[in-house]
Amino acid sequence: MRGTRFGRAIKIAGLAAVVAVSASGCSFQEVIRFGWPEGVTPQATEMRHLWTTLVIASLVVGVIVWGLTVWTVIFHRKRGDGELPTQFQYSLPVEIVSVVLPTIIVAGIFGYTVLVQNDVDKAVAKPDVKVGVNAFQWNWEFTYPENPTGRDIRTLGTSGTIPILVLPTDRSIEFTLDSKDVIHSFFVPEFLFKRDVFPDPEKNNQDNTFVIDKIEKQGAFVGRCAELCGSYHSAMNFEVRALSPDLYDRYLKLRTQTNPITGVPNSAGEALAALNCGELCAPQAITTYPFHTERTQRGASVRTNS
Ligand SMILES: [Cu+2]
Repeated sequence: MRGTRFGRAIKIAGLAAVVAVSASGCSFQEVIRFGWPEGVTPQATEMRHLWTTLVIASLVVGVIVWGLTVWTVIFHRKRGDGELPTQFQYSLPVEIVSVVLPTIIVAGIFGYTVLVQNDVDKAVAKPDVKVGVNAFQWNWEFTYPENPTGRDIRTLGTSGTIPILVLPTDRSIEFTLDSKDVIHSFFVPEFLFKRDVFPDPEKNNQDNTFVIDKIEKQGAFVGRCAELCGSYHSAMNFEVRALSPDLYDRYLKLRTQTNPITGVPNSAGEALAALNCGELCAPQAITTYPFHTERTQRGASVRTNS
């Protein structure tokens, strides 16, 4: 009777889990990402695998612990006969299992984490592309040091323009971070990676460079400041625009060419528009939009008029 009840509870829990997953319309891949975005770099995939492994390992341990807890509560309640259930203190096998098993699990988690972290943090002697990331309250400037055109190319975000960091797919990219004022954080969710951007990284003893092996697909990916850095922190967005290597090389060249209308070298938006490759080359950010700087002013003038 009791066994049947327990079996039924297990079946209902299993059924509820299946319904929860299938009713949400999630694919198997989405389910095992456990809420993480789909990464676009090999390192992102590695980190996602680590995350999936850790969550599944935690769930296995959790289900065993919850199952034992429920089993104990239901089947070993205090009964009227006053008899104690079987006692297990000083049981060497139980104690060995409860010490050795968690130690093995923690060592495994630690080892796997170190392997992934080392790969994510590894330096590359000769990256294909170098990018400078300069953060300031409350925007970003991106530079392309040692680029093949030999010219100074930089993209500066303003209150009205989201800066677009154009990058190539299928090439290794080294990012060097620097801040002009306070601590910011460079975060691209699709890279599954963020790193604090310190002023004076050397003095602060910070490793301010990181490398991604490659971006695996073309597209627009939002980037954000992930460190509360002042009043307009939430407006400190940018966009990574990943283009094929061929388009990227043309983009860099276009950035050095003088725009016949403005008389100065093409801006990021103008160079993207000149590439003429549809939405991928949209001259403005498509994943985020600039902060509406006028709204405070408008609010103030309404207050003045009333
Ligand atoms: Cu910031």
